[in-house]
Amino acid sequence: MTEPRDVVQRYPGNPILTPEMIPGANAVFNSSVARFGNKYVGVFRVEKRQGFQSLRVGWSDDGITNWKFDPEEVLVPTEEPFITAEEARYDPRITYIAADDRYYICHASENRFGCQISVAGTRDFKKFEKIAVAAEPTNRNMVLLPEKIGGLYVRLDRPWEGGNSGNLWISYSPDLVYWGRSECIMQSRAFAWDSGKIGPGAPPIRTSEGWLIVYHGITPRVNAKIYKAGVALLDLDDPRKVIARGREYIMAPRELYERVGDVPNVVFPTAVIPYPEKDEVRIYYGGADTVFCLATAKISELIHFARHR
Ligand code: BMA
Repeated sequence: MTEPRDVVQRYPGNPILTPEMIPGANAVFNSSVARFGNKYVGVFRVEKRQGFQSLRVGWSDDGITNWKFDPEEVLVPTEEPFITAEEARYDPRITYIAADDRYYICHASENRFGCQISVAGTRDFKKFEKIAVAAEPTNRNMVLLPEKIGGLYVRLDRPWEGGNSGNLWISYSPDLVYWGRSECIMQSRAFAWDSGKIGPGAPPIRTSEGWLIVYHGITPRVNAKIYKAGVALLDLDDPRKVIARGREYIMAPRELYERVGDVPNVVFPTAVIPYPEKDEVRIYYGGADTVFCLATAKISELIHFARHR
């Protein structure tokens, strides 16, 4: 028996960003990339050498090489009363919603109470509007679907339930501020690779067979948590329904840049960009909480994997 071929291919030039490329950076990881006109934009988690987190905007023609960073940090923490005590921001996820002609950035907002999640909007990645802190602690991962369903924005997130548990939830909102109809749609699986916390991952993308979501899951070990990536399909009209979920992971730490870093053994997917004409996606992910990486996969093979492996 030969091993089944990997469904995900790592970019041979990985990592695409390292802290050495950004003056004053200790790490650049868990960041998000989106298409912007005929180029690419990214919102990057740059951990500074002082230890503070920052979000930085970068631009690249091909989304892989020659990233040019804007000089200023964006979405810096504020004490605005409706934004409760934001003190650190990280793990940004970008969703473009065509109907609004606007990009939204969801990110972790850590503060003295724990971690909350914030939503901001932008059209140009120069001016940002802080829209809401959308959950009380502790909730670190939130992604928006790229389309409204039944007139409502849809989010997936991962409220933390203490200990090793944390599942994937869905909620709906008319305005990105007020959220409701919250429901758990996917749970971690005892004894499996994703038996610890699971969370979104990259914002879902539309495919002919459902919303494809690349999510992260934790394998708890005696001395560590190992962060891996899996794939699932949600019903297009009713994303509360999980149509398929791969039993195996699609990516686990393997390369040195995923195995070795500030936090070893982490692959942390944060963006998926579809190229339907090529039946391909790019998967962007953080490696070992230190570097930023890229992989590709066939959309049809991810769907098949979610259903059969
Ligand atoms: C999670 C988040 C991620 C990080 C991961 C591994 O809880 O903080 O930003 O990549 O832990 O350290």
